[in-house]
Amino acid sequence: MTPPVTAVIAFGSNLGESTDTIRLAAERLSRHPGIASLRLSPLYRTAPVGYTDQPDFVNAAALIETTLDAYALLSLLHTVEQDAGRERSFRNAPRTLDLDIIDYGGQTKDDPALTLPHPRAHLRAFVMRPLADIAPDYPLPGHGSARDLAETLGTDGITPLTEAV
Ligand code: PH2
Ligand code: MG
Ligand code: MG
Repeated sequence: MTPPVTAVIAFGSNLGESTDTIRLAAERLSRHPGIASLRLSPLYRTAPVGYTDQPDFVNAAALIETTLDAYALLSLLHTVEQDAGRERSFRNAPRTLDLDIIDYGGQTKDDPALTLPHPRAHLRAFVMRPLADIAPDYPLPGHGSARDLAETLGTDGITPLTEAV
């Protein structure tokens, strides 16, 4: 347990009932005793980035207050991924659910098991656009505000799907 820390989680899914999977994962996280609050962004349909020969994704972001330390949070996210049927075949393969820690209280960390902030988040509109919707002033360490990053990255390949629940 640590004093409450503000963190950002990214949600991604491109297999199965992606919208339901993301909403259910957010509900489950919000009910966890180590997560005091969770605000889920609107959901977006997004074109795959990197390995492009795969279905479109649904993406979202959440702002949380947590008393879990960063590794306990990571381990919780892995459990929720597993329970959603996640299989790890190859890097960037289609997945039922991907949960990434984008930022944890502004900490920077180079551990291969957990790099903070997420090393590619500032390059990804599918992370920064939903984050900017719920926390435009959120500072991504070393990269500026979610609003400025989202504006720079633009909206190519990302379409709003729903309003926040
Ligand atoms: N996740 C990746 C790689 N590419 N593209 C989109 N649109 N959304 C993702 O969540 C995503 C991706 C690796 O985690
Ligand atoms: Mg990811
Ligand atoms: Mg991941």
